[in-house]
Parts: sequence; structure tokens; C-alpha cells
Amino acid sequence: AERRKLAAGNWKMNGTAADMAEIETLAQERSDATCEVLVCPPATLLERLARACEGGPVVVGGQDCHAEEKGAHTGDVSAAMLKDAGASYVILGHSERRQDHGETNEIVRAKTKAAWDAGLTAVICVGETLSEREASNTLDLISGQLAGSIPDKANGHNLVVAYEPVWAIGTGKVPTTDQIGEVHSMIRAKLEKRFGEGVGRSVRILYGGSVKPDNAAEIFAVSHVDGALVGGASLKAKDFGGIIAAL
Ligand code: G2H
Repeated sequence: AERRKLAAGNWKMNGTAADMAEIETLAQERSDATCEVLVCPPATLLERLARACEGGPVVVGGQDCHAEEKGAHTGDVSAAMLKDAGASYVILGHSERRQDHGETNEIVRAKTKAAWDAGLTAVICVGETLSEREASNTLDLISGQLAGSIPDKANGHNLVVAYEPVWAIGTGKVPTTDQIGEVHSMIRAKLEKRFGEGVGRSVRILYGGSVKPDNAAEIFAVSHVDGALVGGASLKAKDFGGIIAAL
């Protein structure tokens, strides 16, 4: 079956109630979208945004969750809490979490299991740093991240993989289409090998890192690119709308 294209916005630590109008505009404009549109706001806005988007084409997700169901973890949010607030997705293992919070592949894997237990689809992020790319370690490193971060029993409903080269995040630097294609094909091959061809083919693989309206079409034309994980450009309805239109 055709993989349904996905445009995912990651607001990171940006956005208060005043910024919700942007996404409401977008939801109205994109009511006929054939692709799926996901917005991951900060946890404080999740419930409001979910309510505002109810019944429309935009779905919402969290940016992280704790690996445990509940308990004494001050400041953390569980997968069930995200689900309760209206989320259907959660981003896990973003490079900013791997860097700022020391998240290892093992932690990402545990969080993914928690997300699945709560009925969420996990968007698992992988990607190399500039020094890893320069040392030609890219494919090995990403294979290791995939093997370590994705639990068994992944399928096209509970998993989305996002390839985000760390050096392209928020820098305006974008890999060549050949570089993107090389990594996405490798990810597809690994998924097919581990989970079987049918499942491997059904998992969506997003590209993330400085996606903008003016480079989106070129990136989406690369094979095995099933959409984008968009940071900065997802904060403005006009920019995110331009990216969605290119899908
Ligand atoms: C990569 C991306 C979104 P940006 O982190 O996850 O951010 O589009 O701002 O590079």
C-alpha cells in the first residue's frame, strides 16, 4: 500500500497560547489535505491544541515522554498523559534530547515501548553529527541507532522514523539529495530486513533539518522520503503551509 505522506511540525520550546492562531489558520487552509499533518507543541499547549484541531485534518503529538507509566519523576510527562491530552504521536530521541538530556538508544527504546503501551505512534529520530559524517561513519552510526532505539514489534502504524542530520538542524545547511537518498534507502533496507518486507515498506521515513518551503519539493522527490519533520518553519502557518503544499 502507498505510504501516506506526513508533514510533522516540531515546535520545540516555542509557543504560548497566542501562537495557536497560526495553527488554527493552517488547519482551516489545509482541510482538504491528502497528506497527514501533525503538530507537536510544547506539553503546556497540547490539550488546547488538540481541542482546537478536533475533527479537522491536523493531529497533535508530544515531543518526549517518560519511559515509566507514572510515579516520582518531577517535571516529567508520561505517554498516557500525552494520550489523555489528545496526542496520537510522540517524537522520541530527537538529537536535542540525546544531547541535552543524555538520551541513549536504550532510553529511546524504553520510551518507545511506553508510547506503544499508551497507544501512541512513535516518531523515532536518528542522525549523525558533522564529525561522524566527516569520519564516514554515517551509515554505521544510523544502523546502530535504529537497531538500538526501535523495539521489536514495530509496524507501519506504531512507528515513523525521522532522519535528521545533526549538522542540518536549525543551521540552514541541507544535505544533498544524494546524501538524503543514501541514508533513507539504507533505513528502508534495515527496516525490511528486521521486520519483514511488508512491514518495512509500510513505515514512513521523514527527513528533518532546515526544511523550508523553497527546498521541500526537491527533498520530497527523493525516494523513501515520506515527509518531513519541521522545526523552525512549522511555527508560521505560511511556511508550514508551503511545505505541506509541496508534499
Ligand atoms: C530538526 C528540525 C525539526 P529545523 O530538529 O525537528 O528543526 O527544521 O528547525 O532544522
